[in-house]
Amino acid sequence: MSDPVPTFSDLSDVYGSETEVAKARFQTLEKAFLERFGSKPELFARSPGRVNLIGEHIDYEGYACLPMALRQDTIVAIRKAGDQLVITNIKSSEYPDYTFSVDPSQKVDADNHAWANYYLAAYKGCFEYLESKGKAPPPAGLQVMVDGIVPLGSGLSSSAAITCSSAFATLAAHGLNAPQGVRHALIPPTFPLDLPAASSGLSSSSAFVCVAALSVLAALHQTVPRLDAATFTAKCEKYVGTESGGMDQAVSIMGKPNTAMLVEFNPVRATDVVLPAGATFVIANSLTVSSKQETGATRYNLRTVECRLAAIALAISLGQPKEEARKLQTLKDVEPLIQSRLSGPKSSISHAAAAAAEQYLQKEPYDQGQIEGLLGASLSSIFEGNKAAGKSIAAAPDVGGFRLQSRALHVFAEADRVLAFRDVCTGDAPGEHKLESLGCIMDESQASCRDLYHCSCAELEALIAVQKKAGALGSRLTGAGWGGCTVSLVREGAVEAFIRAVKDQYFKQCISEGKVAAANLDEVIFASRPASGGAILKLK
Ligand code: NG1
Ligand code: MG
Repeated sequence: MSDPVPTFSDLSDVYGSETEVAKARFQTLEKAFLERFGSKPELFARSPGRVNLIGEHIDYEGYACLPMALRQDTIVAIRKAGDQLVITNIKSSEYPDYTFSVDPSQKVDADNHAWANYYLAAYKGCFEYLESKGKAPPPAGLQVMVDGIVPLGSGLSSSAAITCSSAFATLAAHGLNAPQGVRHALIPPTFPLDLPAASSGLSSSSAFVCVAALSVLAALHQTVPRLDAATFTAKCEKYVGTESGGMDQAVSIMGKPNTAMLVEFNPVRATDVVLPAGATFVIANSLTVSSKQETGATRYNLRTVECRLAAIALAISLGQPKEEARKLQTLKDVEPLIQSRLSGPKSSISHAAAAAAEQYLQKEPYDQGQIEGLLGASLSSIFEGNKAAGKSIAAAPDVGGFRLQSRALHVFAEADRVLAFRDVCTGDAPGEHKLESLGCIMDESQASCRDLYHCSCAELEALIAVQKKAGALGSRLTGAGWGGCTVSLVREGAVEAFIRAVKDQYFKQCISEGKVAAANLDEVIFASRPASGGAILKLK
């Protein structure tokens, strides 16, 4: 099977020059696991957070984005034991233990947020995937300990890091993607496949039974392709109540050192995008936490509802019968309709789409009654069965209603910016020119996130203003926004001075307000490099 979730036996295969630091972390985790469960873990899995360089809030609309995996990751230590799922965290005082049954069909209680819900969501996702492939093993009891260092609620996708590492750990504990050595020990490479003829007295039946048994074992030791894992883990976050797109899981799983990735959807796929020499992306945390569990109804999930409504309303305005239009899911789904009305080249689709959004969608927010009139059906019927959307629909009046036009305008233009960014990276303009162009595209994205998508906040704006003054060529929020991190493009030679200036002009104040300890400043502002994607680790 091509490109499976990789299994390594050596930390340096994953961590490169950071191996020594990683080693200490794995040893500490192993020791804590031994103390908690009385045995060492059988194996580990890890998956990283990510920074999105461009393409915000468009993955769930079917448009490509351009992130890279980070060094910061979540590690899961695991062992098959007992008949329950015992989920623990190395930071046990902050994150209490949870015990679940091994039944993969159990529901995740999204109404009561618990950190271990992410493990359970990944566990369910694994079994759903394996069942769909006809290779689900009997669920086993598991002892699990999680160690995550991606800051939470900060736009660096700590959630993908825990979901993907939990999924890999679950798969590996059940024998999937097992290390080569284990596979070979169980399935003799020379096992006779030429069976004696039936009733030949040469025991064809027992040979058959052996083959059948071995094929069951082989099934348990099959590999899962990374693209499959990226696809099923993207669905897992819906179990915890976030209507997320698939960018984070895709890059957490498929990330590579030294390259950013263009992540496309339906089906998910990733292409390397080598960043221009001299470009450094500095991540800085505004130190405002934005939790989707707490604010999803009026923020993240509401945006996904607004975009879908904008898609349906646009399609109807462009002449599609209402009943057909109501089946549309994303703004990208409207493209063929727009294209069919276009006489010019395909590249003008997004302009035509934006023009249609300006022409057919009202600038002012809609209320529920107006939209239902326009779409010819109740919102509850359009989003039937989607509990998260239901909550957002109920909460929309609290934030002034549904803004369809500005959401659509952001999505279409941001989708273009991703391709423009990619084209600059892969083009042959002189390096300095490339850096300036990328910076401009990032600034445009930020303005759109702030003014059209309304997902910035005062702290992000203040931090970005400081960073622009300190020499960033471009600076923008990354991830969902409403707090969390920024990413700034800085010339390599200017990084040190840039970080010093931002520490002085933004973080000094944060220290005096008690938001961060002076000793931890290097965790809240740092230069990032594209790092490895997720892996299973069976250490020697
Ligand atoms: P963060 O804020 O890092 O969780 C979220 C979504 C992405 C994407 C971005 C906005 C999840 C898991 N991730 O990222 O899919 O939509 O917001 O571009 O919800
Ligand atoms: Mg997240």
